[in-house]
Amino acid sequence: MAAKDRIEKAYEIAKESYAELGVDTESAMVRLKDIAISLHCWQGDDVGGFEKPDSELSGGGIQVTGNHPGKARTVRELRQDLEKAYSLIPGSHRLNLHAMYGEFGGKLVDRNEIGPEHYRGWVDWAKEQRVKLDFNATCFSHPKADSGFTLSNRDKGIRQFWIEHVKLCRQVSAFFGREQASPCIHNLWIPDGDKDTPIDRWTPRALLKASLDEILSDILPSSEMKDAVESKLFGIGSEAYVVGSHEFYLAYALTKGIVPCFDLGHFHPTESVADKISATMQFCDEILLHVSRPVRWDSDHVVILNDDIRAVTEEIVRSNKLEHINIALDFFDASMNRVGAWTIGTRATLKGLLIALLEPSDKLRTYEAEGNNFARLAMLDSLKNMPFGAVWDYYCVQSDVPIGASWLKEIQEYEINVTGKRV
Ligand code: RNT
Ligand code: ZN
Repeated sequence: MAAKDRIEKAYEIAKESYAELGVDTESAMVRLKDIAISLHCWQGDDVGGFEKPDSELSGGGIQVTGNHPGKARTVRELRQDLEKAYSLIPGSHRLNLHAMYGEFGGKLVDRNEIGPEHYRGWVDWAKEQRVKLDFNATCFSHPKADSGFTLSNRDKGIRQFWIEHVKLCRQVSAFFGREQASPCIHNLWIPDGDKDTPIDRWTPRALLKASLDEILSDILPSSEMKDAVESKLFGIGSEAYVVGSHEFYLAYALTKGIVPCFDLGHFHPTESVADKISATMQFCDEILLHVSRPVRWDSDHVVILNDDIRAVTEEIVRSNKLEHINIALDFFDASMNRVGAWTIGTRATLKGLLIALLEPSDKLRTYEAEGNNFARLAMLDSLKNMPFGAVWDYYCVQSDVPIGASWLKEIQEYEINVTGKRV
């Protein structure tokens, strides 16, 4: 039987099995189609950026390991790789750009000199691809970040430099928002912290708060851009103290009405980001997630369909706040084909969302409300046998992207014909 026929047949059976539980597979797929995941440009070149030829990540404590050949060396190559990845992922998705990925025409444009003109090419490309853009200030990989402190630096000049950079990044974000007639999320993560135990935890946090206040004093329309702030627990070189901790940014975001960002790798290993969704969204309208896979630490491994992703995607759906939860990816692995890495991670996140959308939520909620813990547990465990793979394959066929593992071949060919030739 041809693969397509087999998939259609399997889907028809799966559809019936789900219908028996009161789940409509068609509407689950319709809802999934509406979810746009923001792919992170930095998986394509190991967080290098295009500020100077051969620029390498330095500072900030983000570590990329691996030396698989073929990383994107130019904006053109990065776009080509992204186009390949999008072609293997069902649905329409976004692109999350970092400021250091501008087009600077071979000139050294410092971070406090950037403007919309450096991102015009991305806007044109995004329109062509029907992709919407998000943005990030780049407060690392720069001599003025070498001390480990940026917006919370005790030196006023350095602080001012980074304030200017973030202000300009917000302007670029608003420019994106206008061009795409839909808001761009501007996420701010800074590396600030101390390797060893500080005696003054107060001053850097007071300085960061003042810097953020100054940055946000430029009022920009929320129809054009929204601000998000990303906390962290520790980093390489900031093991003992991180200025922008979870409590700091959560309190700040709630006070200012901006968006808190939770990165799956930025918490204690047994702390659950899934649980934070319903806790924080009682107090804020919107959150941003950085979907990542920490292995023993914030290692930014490629996202796969593991228990953590299952738990987060379940909570995204169960919270009934799907439209208010911005889903972005944040991993970088240089040990394998980078287009493949994007594809694995995005498909895994979408699979998690599909499984969550296929949950018989009315039944489960009723059991729980009745205090029938046995039925809740039995149902949840039985659901693990359900044929969600058949629905996923059908969704991929409908979306005109490769099914099952057949996209592996496409990556292998792309490696031979494109990335493998980059020497
Ligand atoms: C770092 C943060 C941040 C970065 C990107 C490149 O720990 O997770 O989101 O990964 O800005
Ligand atoms: Zn992150």
